[in-house]
Amino acid sequence: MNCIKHISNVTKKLFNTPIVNPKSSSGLSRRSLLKWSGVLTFGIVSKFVSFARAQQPEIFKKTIGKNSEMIVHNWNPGVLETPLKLLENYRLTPKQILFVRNNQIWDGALSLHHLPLETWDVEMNGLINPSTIIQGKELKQYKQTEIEMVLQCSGNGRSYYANTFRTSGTQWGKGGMGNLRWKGVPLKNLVSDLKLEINPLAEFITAEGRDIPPTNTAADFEHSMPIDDVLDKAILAIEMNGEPIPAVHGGPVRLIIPGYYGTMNIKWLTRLRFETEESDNYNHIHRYRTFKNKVELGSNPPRTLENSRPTWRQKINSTVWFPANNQQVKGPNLNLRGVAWNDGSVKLKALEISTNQGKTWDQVQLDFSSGPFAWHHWNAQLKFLSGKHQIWVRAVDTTGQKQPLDGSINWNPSGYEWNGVTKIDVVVT
Ligand SMILES: Nc1nc2c(c(=O)[nH]1)N[C@H]1C(S)=C(S)[C@@H](COP(=O)(O)O)O[C@H]1N2
Ligand SMILES: [Mo]
Repeated sequence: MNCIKHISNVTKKLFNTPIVNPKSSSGLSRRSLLKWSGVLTFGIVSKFVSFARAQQPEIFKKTIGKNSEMIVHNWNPGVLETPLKLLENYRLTPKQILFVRNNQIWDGALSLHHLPLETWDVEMNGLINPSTIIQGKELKQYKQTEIEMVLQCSGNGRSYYANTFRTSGTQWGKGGMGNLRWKGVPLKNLVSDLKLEINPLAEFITAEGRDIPPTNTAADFEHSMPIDDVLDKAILAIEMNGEPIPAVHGGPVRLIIPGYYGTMNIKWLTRLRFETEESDNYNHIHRYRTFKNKVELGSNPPRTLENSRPTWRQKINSTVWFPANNQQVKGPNLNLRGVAWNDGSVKLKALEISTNQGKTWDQVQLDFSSGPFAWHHWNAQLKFLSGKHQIWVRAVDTTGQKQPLDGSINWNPSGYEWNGVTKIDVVVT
């Protein structure tokens, strides 16, 4: 195969998120919010659930304001994936196409409207003295920090495990992710400005949101993270892409922890608990966890705190925007493009492309201009003979870590953290 490579600069054809008129917002009034935050009876919830179920998909899509091309995995509580062809056009993923992953339903959780910050409280308790309630509006008075970062579900790419053994859960392609700019107050600044004392025995921070479990016996959604990392990286975010955080994406206050998988970025943040132990909540101990060691394909061993770990830090990964798999494309020159990212703890070295099943790899530069936690664009001009080709793509970091040739070596029963080499079949005409 004759394949002449010329590596060009990263595409500059990237746009910022379009400005959206917040006037279209008819978010919850203060009164209705009070009602919701009060005693929320099961009756109200189930009424709302049946309301949601009764809607035709098209109407529901409009209700939550998402692009009608979104891939709907589940309307209730709302699991929507972004087609890759929509993701590629933007540096910052617009709210209309950002993936959605709700684990439980809540009235405020279903639209792009803004919920009022003025009536929002976030409590900090446990091994912190004194226990404190921060009002949403106070957050605005602190110095703000901005972080551009990849928000990615730990199930993103799960469907690829099915090539060896299908795993349970939403069969995500690679569109369970986006790149966003968040603005808010670093947690450590709040703690020091308010002169709060953290007991040195505190090892974890557990974050809770206002959404409610689907039944009154189901566990609420919450996650614990190592306290040092949370204090080092997390912000109490009040803006996404330059506007208040849309309700469906966790506004008015969301815990944002760059480098961590999406699930740890708790939406509708209401409480941070400073504790010695990780939460034993079902969603933290049985879900969003993977095994420390290899597990036998198809098995489902019991998870213990010792043999498993939460899906915290994102693995090295990349995606190809163009060409799409099984596409017929016009050659001989192809402008391959996509993005690569990791947890931001070490620098990525390059994006590597192989057109001979991994015998040799060519390195492509990454654009790091958006900071360590964002996705880094890459772009390569390759020349192909007409015919069938398979293109392999992986990211490599400066310590030599690479995406595995076969992502299934990390097979786990819930199919988390897929980061296998992307393999694209194309026919060049
Ligand atoms: N309170 C709360 N926070 C949550 C969730 C949730 O169900 N409830 N889902 C988590 C998961 S699994 C993911 S992947 C991200 C999805 O964020 P998005 O819906 O804004 O894209 O939110 C996380 N934070
Ligand atoms: Mo997720």
